[in-house]
Amino acid sequence: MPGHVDESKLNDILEKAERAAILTQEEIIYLLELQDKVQVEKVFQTARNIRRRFFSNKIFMYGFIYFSTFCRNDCTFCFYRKSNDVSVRYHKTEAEIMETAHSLTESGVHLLDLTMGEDPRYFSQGFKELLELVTRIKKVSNLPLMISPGLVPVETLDEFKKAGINWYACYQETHNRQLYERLRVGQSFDNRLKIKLLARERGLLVEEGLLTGVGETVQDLAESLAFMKLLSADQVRVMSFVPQKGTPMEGLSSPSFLRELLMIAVMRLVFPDKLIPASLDVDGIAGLKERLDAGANVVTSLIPPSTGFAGVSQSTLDIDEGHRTVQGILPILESCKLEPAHAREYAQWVKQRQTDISMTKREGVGLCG
Ligand code: SAM
Ligand code: MD0
Ligand code: SF4
Repeated sequence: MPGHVDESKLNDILEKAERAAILTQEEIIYLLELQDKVQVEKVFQTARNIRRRFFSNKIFMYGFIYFSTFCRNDCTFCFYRKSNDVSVRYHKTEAEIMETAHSLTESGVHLLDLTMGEDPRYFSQGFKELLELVTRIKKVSNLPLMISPGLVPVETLDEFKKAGINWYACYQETHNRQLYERLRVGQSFDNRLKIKLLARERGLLVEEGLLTGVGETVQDLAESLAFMKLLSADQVRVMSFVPQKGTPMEGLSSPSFLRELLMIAVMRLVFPDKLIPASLDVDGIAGLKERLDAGANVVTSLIPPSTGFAGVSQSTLDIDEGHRTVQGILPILESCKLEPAHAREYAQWVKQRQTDISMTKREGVGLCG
């Protein structure tokens, strides 16, 4: 029958996901290629059911502190690549960083994400300045900390851990090597992957991330899930590529929103108990409801207004309007019948996860049996 859609196949896959059976690559690709609105909604509904089972109606919220926009790298997708003369460069002063850490903490976020370009200023002095900064931040905020510094030397991971950092975020963007080489020009695929394995072995929680709309296929996306599993990543993200002025990828069009949403939902089916962000850094507040409805359980990239701190892929969108704040997102959480977790619940999740790492060595390999 023309226009007929095969309901039984979809139902079987979703039923498998509900009982935590492992999905095959073929099944994952089938889900990622869905177009029919009713079928897509069924996937989102399943993702929400699974999220509720593991996290109830609680959402975690991350404050974002992009304290240096200088970078030695030339990623083709990034506004802050070193050869982009259009991008705004700053190093925030210690006073500015402390004030932002304090105001984010007061606003009710659950974690502070300290992010930088691969700024030679920090790399050249063995991260001493950064580690001192972390020590001071811990005096004004008792929240868990994430660091997103790019590829650091292995010894630095131990120093991060010693300084009390909980998370190391470092995104591969894709696990297709050829595509990676076009995106992260001149950066080793293997070293970037390995540092995450080493970080987790050293007791740091790890976030892995992907971009959509950069030339990847659905097979690549399915393959990335296997890598995320291999890394035992504790938080997994996908963000749609946002074309940036002054970069080689400026002329590309933005990818379909559906692709990111389906990937969020599939990640929830495959990694039911992991943290999955809905980033405000792609569409600002506008795309938040859809991302949460697809199964995300963390809102990231909350930035206090009027401080001059930037986002990455949306450097200014919704920041000074105050929409990228806890207050700004509450009505949206409510419209999704969700609510912010208590800071204690998030801290407990992190603590439990870190205890699990120290008890078990890496989980088994092989996602798609
Ligand atoms: N410089 C460090 C690094 O690259 O690991 C940390 C911060 S980096 C700015 C954080 C992430 O932002 C990138 O890994 C990428 O996933 C995302 N990003 C950068 N440019 C983007 C763009 N144009 N569209 C969507 N996401 C982007
Ligand atoms: C975000 N703009 O959460 C931030 C950034 C880096 N750890 C995170 C991409 O969307
Ligand atoms: Fe630098 Fe990170 Fe941007 Fe790449 S993604 S150019 S490493 S800031």
